[in-house]
Amino acid sequence: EPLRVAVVGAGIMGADHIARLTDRTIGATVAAVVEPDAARAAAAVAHLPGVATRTRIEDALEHDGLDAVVIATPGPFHEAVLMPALEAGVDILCEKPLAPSSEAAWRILEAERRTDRPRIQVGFMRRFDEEYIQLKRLIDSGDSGALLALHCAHRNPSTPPGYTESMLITDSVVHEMDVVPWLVGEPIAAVEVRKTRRNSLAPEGLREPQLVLMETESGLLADVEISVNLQFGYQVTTDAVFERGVAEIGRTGGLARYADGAFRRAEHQSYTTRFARAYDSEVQRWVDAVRRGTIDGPSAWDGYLAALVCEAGLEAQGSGRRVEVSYGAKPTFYDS
Ligand code: ISE
Repeated sequence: EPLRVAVVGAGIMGADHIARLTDRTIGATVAAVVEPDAARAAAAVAHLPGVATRTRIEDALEHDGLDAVVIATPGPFHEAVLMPALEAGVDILCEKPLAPSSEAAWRILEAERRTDRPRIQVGFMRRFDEEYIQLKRLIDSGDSGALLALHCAHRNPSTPPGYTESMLITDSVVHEMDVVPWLVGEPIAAVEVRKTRRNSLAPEGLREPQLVLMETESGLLADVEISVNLQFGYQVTTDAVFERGVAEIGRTGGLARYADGAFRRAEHQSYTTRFARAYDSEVQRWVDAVRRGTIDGPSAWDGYLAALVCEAGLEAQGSGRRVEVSYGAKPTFYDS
């Protein structure tokens, strides 16, 4: 029997996950779409006969015989879906960020710990991207010597309505705040944010690009250029500096074209294509893991750590100063 999954939120990411679960994922089926916007809900299930649409997660949990839930609403709405889903004992793939504050993330951890085992996987999809995986292997192998520094660039073509300066940290750089500790193998100890010249093409009131400097526990520095209105495309790159050389990922681009006296290479326009394979792998591995009674990827604990780093990042963004991050001990519930 395929896993019966409800997708909560039918925006860009929710719609993408509905298509993925329907067309490409083995062992799962979309049983319900939870979406308060009626037009969006109808569009999401237009080609999916028999899939229920609900306005509240509670109704789907009660009526649709769910095994699992994929949460793809904006971050501030995650907790309201996570709580009843945990209560109902279903498995959960929750898009990033887990929650908008470490307090909210902690409440989620407490609720999860009242269940039998980790039930939440957080959608930090970069950990499933083939090039990130290769870079992590290179770092772990020591083949290029010790890792000395990381330069990251995180570029979006434009921002959706409602995108605010704090979202540079909580929505965008949160990806690096998860993937840098994963690559380096140690937590972020401090964050600093500097603001360079403003892009006049950004919506009014949005001061960007910004440069985020993260420092890991043993003193490795990772800088992130976050630019979200660069007009040209969706580009996420990392250059890793080792004792014996440099490695770079994310510059794969697409079709190379020589024409009209110029060289052009197509660039992605959205995370849905740039990380398409990563999302496919993330969701397939999650489905396989859920069927074995476990998770296979970043846990709610990782989501909580990222929330703590985000908080330091927001403080650093406001003050212009270096802000340290401190962590409590990891509950044994999250070991293994
Ligand atoms: C968006 O929510 C994402 O997760 C994208 O990966 C990121 O590049 C973008 O900046 C975010 O707004």
